Amino acid sequence: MRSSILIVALLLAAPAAWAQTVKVEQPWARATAEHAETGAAYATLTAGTADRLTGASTPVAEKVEVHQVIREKDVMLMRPVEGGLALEAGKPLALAPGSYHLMLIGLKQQLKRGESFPLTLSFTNEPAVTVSVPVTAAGAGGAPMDHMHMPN
Ligand SMILES: [Cu+2]
Repeated sequence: MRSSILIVALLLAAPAAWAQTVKVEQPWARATAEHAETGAAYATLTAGTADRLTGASTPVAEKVEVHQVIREKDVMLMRPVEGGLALEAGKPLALAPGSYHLMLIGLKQQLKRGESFPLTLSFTNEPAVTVSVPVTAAGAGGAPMDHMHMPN
């Protein structure tokens, strides 16, 4: 009797022990102009246990940086998030225009509305997650934002 209770307990614990992944929901990216060098992608991230988004990659860009938008005087600037973006356990974090976003740098192709591309997100503790990111109209979900980067 005792051992069967133990087995049930182990089965219940197992998924959390080794199948834990960060949930990546509602990914989307802005459509870009024909020769744009940068783009931005967004999603809502929910980690089961505290974690950090450390980076991302996609075949459509040379590299991807995790950015935050900061306001300096009346200018909106973007800069990379140092050390990864902290995710609290069970608390959804929305990457959104005007806030945290994934900057696609060195676009290899135009991001066209209606198409989608794969994006792989990396975390400190949990396995990487690849999602398909649909491209929506430029400016969808917020005012268009100039891609100004801090020199560094
Ligand atoms: Cu950016």
